[in-house]
Order: sequence, then C-alpha cells, then structure tokens
Amino acid sequence: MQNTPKGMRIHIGIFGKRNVGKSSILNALTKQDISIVSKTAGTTTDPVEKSMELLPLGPVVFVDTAGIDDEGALGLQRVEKTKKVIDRIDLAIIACDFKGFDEFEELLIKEFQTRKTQFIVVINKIDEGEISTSNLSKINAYNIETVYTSALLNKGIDELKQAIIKNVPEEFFSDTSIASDLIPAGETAVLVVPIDLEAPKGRLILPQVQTIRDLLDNDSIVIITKERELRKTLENLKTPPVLVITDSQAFLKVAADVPKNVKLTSFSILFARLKGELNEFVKGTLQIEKLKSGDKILICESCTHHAIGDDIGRVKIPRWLTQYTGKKLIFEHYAGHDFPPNLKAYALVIHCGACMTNRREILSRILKARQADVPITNYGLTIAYSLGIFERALEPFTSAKSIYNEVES
Ligand SMILES: Nc1nc2c(ncn2[C@@H]2O[C@H](COP(=O)(O)OP(=O)(O)OP(=O)(O)O)[C@@H](O)[C@H]2O)c(=O)[nH]1
Ligand SMILES: [Mg+2]
Repeated sequence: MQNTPKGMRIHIGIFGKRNVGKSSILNALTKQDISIVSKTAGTTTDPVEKSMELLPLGPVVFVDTAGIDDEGALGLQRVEKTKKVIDRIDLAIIACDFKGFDEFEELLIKEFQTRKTQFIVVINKIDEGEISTSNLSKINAYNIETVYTSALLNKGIDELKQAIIKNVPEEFFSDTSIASDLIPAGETAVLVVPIDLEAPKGRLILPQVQTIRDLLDNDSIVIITKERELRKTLENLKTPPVLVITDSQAFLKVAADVPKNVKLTSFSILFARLKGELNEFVKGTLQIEKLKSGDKILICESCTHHAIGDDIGRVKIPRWLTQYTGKKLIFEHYAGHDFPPNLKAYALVIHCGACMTNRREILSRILKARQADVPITNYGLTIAYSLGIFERALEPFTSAKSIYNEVES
C-alpha cells in the first residue's frame, strides 16, 4: 500500500488556531511522532505531510498545518500556506480546544463550504475543561460531525477515526475494480454461477452482474457457466482462463474441476476486497483456529432477505464451521444496518459479501471490531477456510497471500 500513488490517497488536512493540539491529534491518529508538539504557539510552521495506512480505510496523506490565527508578517505568510493546503485535501478536520470557537473557525468553515470540502470538527483538550454551551451551539448550528478528544490521553481518537470514515467523499469508495485488475484486457475469466433454490427467478444476483460489467468494461472475455458444466467449459477452451470465479457455495466441486495451474477465487472474496479490507479479513479468518466450544459467533448480513432452505448465513456457514472446528459454537445473526453494540461478547464476526451495502459501512464495522479486539472476516473466506481451500482462493491476491504465508510459517 506504501506504493499507492499519492494522487490516489485520501488527503486529510488538520486546521485550527495555534496550540489547540493539531499536531498532537495527528500523532495520536497515526500513533507516531510525525509532527513536533510543544506548548509554544506557532510550533508547526510549514505544512507537514505524512503518507500512511489509516486502517481500515487504507492509504491516506495527513497534512498538519500552521495555526490559522498566526500573526505578524511571517505569521501571515504561514496562514497563506495553510490556506493553500485546503486546495488539495479531500477531508478537513477543524480542531479547536474547549476554550473557543470564534471567527477563525468560522472563516475555515466558510472556506470549506465555498470549495465544497467535507469537514468535521474536533474539540480537543477535553481533559482540561468543557466547552461552553454558547460555543457548542455555534458549532451545532452548522450541523456537522463533532468529536471530543484528548490527544494527550488518547481519548476519542477511535471516534475520530469513525468520523473520518463516515465523512470521506464517496468517490474514494466507488472507484475500485472488482476483478478487472486481475484479468488483463483480452484475457478470459470463467464465472461459475450455480442456479439453486436461493437464486432469484429469472435473473442473476448483483455481485455476479457487477463482476460481469466490470470485466466487460475492461475488455476482458467473460464466460459464464453453472458448476455442472464447468469441466466441459474448461475442456472446450483453447487457452486456459486467467481466473475462475465461483459462488462460494460451489467451492468444493469447482476446486476439484479447475486444474491446479488455473487461479481460482470466489465472488465473496472479491467483494471482501471491494467492500471491506481483504487483509484484515484474512487475519480474522485465521483466528478460526482459536475457536473453542461455547464461543459466540456473530453472523452479519447486510440485506434482510427472507431465509430459504439451506440459507448460507443461517445453515451452511454454521454447519461448515462446526464441521471444521469440531467445536460447539453458538451462532447469532444480525441483519440490515443493525450491528450489536457489544462486540466483545463474540469470538468472531463473519460478515456477508455486502453487495447491498457500501464500503463505508463495512469499514466502520471493521473499525468497531478492531476497537473491541474481535477478529472479523466474511462469508467467502470462512467457507474457503472451512472447506480447506483458503490458500488456493487467496492465490490471486499477493498481499493477502503473504499475510497467510507469514502466519502459517
Ligand atoms: N491537556 C492537554 N494538552 C494537550 C492536548 N493536546 C495537545 N496538548 C498540548 O497542547 C500543546 C500544543 O499542542 P500541539 O499539538 O503542538 O498544538 P498545535 O495545534 O499543533 O500547535 P501549533 O503547531 O503551534 O499551531 C502541547 O503542549 C500539547 O502537549 C490535550 O488533549 N490535552
Ligand atoms: Mg502543530
């Protein structure tokens, strides 16, 4: 991820008056001493940039700035530099302390509103005092996300991360490819689509349709078959496909029919990458090894579809996971936008492929799981792991595979 071009990274700027704790907040967010912190107002002079991974969001550039209330000839030059930073950021954090919210913050808000830059407010130094109701009502009048922190005591930093995920502009979530980066233009992908009881009448489901469209946009060749005709399909091809993508539920049969030299993965694993954070889910999956009898497993489904027959979340995953672990596990289900407040009660969270929700929501859930120190994974990875084809299903994804190799070695 360190190789992500800077232009692709979300740029997050921290602005506010001198000495409110901007640099301290940045250091707390990144858990590194990136910016110099001191009690002398005006410590940060030139903008300080740092590229980093802000998990689970991904690659970001943080820009720390000089106080917007700086004075004197030099001070005004610094203010000008700070204003220039606004041109290149995607999300702004306005930091103030409990003492005040005045014309300087209002000026920043005007700048952000003019440029249509998304922003949030952080009230820092809450360990020192409380913001006055009149100041708070001034902030509330803008109807913006407000987070209370103490950078000094590392309080509210997780909430700030959540607020960042919630407010990052939409284009950062919608611009990624599903599978087209894995299949060069002109090359072939074979998609395996079982038509079972759960398949909707007369159509394909959203992840399948989206994958087909993504590959067609990329000028890749897409061949679609049911699992029964897969072997014949592969035999008929003069050149083997670059990748076979299957519905996770047909993993075992498909793995047996796809030659070992052809890469294989599932729609659900592709969606773990698109909608979540594949590496985080891989780490979570590996925790299956540690499950004990009596452990509670949370199964989360984004849509509230009516469960039919051998429903994947309610029947198949519990069955496969129980068979694999040999343990008596307790499964609890949540659907839709519901997410339990107390994750600590669970030994593992297993999320659906999230085709009906957006990446923002899944990243926010991953962050909640991290904060509760509970591993999180998704349907496809859990199925692949329980069926013994995890390593093979990760083959197309270099960094996820290396995480697996590290843990296994
Ligand atoms: N009590 C308390 N002190 C804090 C907190 N955050 C920062 N400080 C202190 O406030 C002082 C200023 O912190 P900085 O992080 O340098 O503030 P800044 O906004 O970057 O300041 P400039 O770069 O000068 O504009 C330092 O002495 C910090 O230790 C906090 O949450 N609580
Ligand atoms: Mg500073």
